[in-house]
Amino acid sequence: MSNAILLLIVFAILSGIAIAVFLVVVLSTRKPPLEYEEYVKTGYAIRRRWFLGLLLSLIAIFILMVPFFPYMTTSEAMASGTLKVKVQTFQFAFLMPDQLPLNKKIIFEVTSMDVNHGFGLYDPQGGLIAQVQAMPDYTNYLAVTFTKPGKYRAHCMEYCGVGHHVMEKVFTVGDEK
Ligand SMILES: [Cu+2]
Repeated sequence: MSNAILLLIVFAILSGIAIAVFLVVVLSTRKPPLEYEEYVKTGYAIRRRWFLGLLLSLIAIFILMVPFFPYMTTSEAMASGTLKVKVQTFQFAFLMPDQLPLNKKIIFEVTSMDVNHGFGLYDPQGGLIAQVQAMPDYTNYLAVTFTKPGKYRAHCMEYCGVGHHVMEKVFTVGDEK
C-alpha cells in the first residue's frame, strides 16, 4: 500500500471520528436544557468521584512505596549490617570515597561541617536517584544500592553560598576507572 493511500485512509478515519463527535454534540442539544440545580448535582457528583478516586490511589501508592523508603532512624541504621559510608559536606565540596561497590546496599551517613547542604545522587545518565539533606550537628541516613556501574555525581541541592553551583563530587561505582 502506498503512503498516499495509507494517509488517505487515516485522514478518512479521523474525519469520521470528528464528524461523529459533532453529531453527538448536535443531537445532545435536541434535549430540553437541564435546570441549573441538575448541572450542579451532576458536577458535584463527578467532583466527589474524582476526589475519592484520587485519594484512594494516593493512599494505595503511599502504602506500596513504604518498603522502598530510603531514610531511617539512627538506631535502624546502626542495627543494619550493611556498608556505611560517611559523607561530610562543607562549602563547597563533598568529603566521601572516590569508589563505591556495585549491587551492594550502602547506607550514607550524611552530615555537614558548616551550613545546610543537599546531598543529591545522580546516575551516569544524569538522572537523580536519591537525595537527602546534609545538616550541621545531625546525621541523616540514606540507603542506596547502585545497580549500574559507571561515573556517578553528587550535587548540592540546597543553596549554600556563592560556590553552591560548583559543589560537586564525581565517584565511580564498580571497577571502572
Ligand atoms: Cu549548595
